[in-house]
Amino acid sequence: MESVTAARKETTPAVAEAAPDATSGGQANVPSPQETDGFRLVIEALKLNGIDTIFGLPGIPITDLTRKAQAAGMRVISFRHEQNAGYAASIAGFMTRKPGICLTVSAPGFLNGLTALANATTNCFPMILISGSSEREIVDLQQGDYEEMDQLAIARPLCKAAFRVLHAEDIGVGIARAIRAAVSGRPGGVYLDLPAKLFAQTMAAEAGRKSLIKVVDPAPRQIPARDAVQRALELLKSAKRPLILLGKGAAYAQADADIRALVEKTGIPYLPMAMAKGLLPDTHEQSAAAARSYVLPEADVVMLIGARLNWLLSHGKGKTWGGKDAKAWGGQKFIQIDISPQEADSNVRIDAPVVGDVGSCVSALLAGIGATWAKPPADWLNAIAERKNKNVAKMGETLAKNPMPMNFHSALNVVRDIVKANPDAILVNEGANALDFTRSIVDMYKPRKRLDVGTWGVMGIGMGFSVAAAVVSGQPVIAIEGDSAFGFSGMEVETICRYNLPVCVVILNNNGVYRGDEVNPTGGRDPAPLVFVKGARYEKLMEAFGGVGVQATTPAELRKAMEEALRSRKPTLINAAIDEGAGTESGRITALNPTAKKK
Ligand code: FYN
Ligand code: ADP
Repeated sequence: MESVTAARKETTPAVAEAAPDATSGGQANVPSPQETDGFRLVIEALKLNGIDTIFGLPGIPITDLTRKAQAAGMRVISFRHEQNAGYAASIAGFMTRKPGICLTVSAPGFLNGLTALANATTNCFPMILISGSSEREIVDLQQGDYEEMDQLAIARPLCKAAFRVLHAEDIGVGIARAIRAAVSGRPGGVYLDLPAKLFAQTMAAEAGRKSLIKVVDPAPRQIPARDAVQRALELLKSAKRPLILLGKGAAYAQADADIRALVEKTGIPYLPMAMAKGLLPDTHEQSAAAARSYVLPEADVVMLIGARLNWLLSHGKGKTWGGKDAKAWGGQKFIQIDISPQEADSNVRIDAPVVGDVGSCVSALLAGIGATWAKPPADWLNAIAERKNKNVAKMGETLAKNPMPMNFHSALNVVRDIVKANPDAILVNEGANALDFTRSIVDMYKPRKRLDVGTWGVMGIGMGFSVAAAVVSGQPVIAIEGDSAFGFSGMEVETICRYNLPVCVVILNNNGVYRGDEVNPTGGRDPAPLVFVKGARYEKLMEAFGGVGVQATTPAELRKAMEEALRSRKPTLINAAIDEGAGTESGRITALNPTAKKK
């Protein structure tokens, strides 16, 4: 059978193949003024669609693309490992609702970026992984090319859509399709395969310009059906103990004012999922976050807004929800607002699915609520307030303690104050205990300010998210990192210094994974699998690249260093020494360990 490539060449006389070395040195094969090439068309197609930043790592065959993109006025942020560039792109997508672009080399670079692409898809973050790839003819015949790999086939099951562009005149379509796939409907990751030869192909400049597509309405509003809204309102009205659950889909939607109005007009208590913290300030009187284990089993009608009933919500059933055993339904009725029509009933019955974008759904609900909506019964609100006050008081007592060495609470008490004083700062957070304690101790005051491990509980997002958050927002970033979690992306402190980003990394260092006091039971020379070098001086890593490194052993030292970092906006790494006996295995999700499950 005739190859697709050959067939297309015959029909596209305007496109010429350039010399194979054209991608390597940056000087060869410069198109004449009447011509354009693959490099230019990729850059122009991105710019035409308002994409102004690329997160990536240069190398064959995309080195010149990074140079030329920068020369064309794009921001090109080069990382030390593609996975971190990928995480950066994905969170930029979450923050901006435009697809974040990650650019990598072929095979190994592509694979390094792929974890982030899969994570973006799982988290519903719009992102496009663009990877250069090797010679198609050789790859497909498995003849052993440089970095040979069928990248398109490998990416496809791990993302929302995957495309390859073989001809310069198709670049416009390829990028338009990638953008639409990433941001329309449920957002997610898209893979775009650009073979080395494509970049050097030339074509007439005018035809090239005309081939580009400015995507019109890339994420169209999805208006919910009127009867679905009515059904939801009736169910909500019938509730004696209603609860609203806000997820990161609600944060993504940027419908902040309407969401707040819906919560406040109905008077319904709400629970924010981790990345929805701050959508309304955590100090809001209707927040039931401090009474989580009370409200979930007690609520009779739960309205999910951009949140899935996955493991983070115990699949909507079992003991967390008041069920008799691990799989039993707790009796709640659910309303689910989601852009994906397939989400409802994925774990338990959804009595009132409302399919549409959060902004349109919430405004339709608001319109239906009117001025006469009755607030929830007082006994429900009072019972929540009682639990909440008790938990907040208990937390206050714990935070007031000042143990030596520090523990998670005494260190995070400082972070809590600093975030309160700097509500525009973005908080990046990963680890196990470092994640769980930060989530419940550190209040957030504004939407999309808390970026964390998300749906997979993935470790390694820390520095990539921090770089992107600083680049995209211009705001200071505070990264609260477990010492183990930091290790996955620690080398990117060089990137933070190179771009002089206002990132303050705080490592809660307890000498190991979960904690640092385990010993090898055999008495042998190797350390226990979960412990690290004791008293490691992580702050020296930041100093190595010209940033500020501080070792903090007391809350006062930590406070001073954080205040200075926020004031100076200098790249800073604070190594906060925590009691190595502080921390539980797997933090709040110990029950997921097989041994705990067996018990
Ligand atoms: C919450 N709480 C508070 C407050 N906020 N008390 C006082 N003041 C404030 N402000 C209470 C809350 O009521 C809970 O107590 C407790 O603190 C914990 O709250 P949280 O964190 O909201 O709830 P919980 O049970 O931990 O939530 C479950 C979860 C969460 C699965 C959603 O654990 C989670 O997001 N985990 C992600 C874990 C992860 O990804 N780890 C990375 C892999 S680590 P009670 O009501 O008394 O229960 C690999 O090992
Ligand atoms: P969380 O982890 O905070 O509970 P999830 O990632 O589980 O949040 O859920 C987010 C949900 O939000 C997904 O089901 C996704 O389809 C949905 N979603 C994402 N963006 C939108 C949007 N703009 N409108 C409606 N739903 C959205």
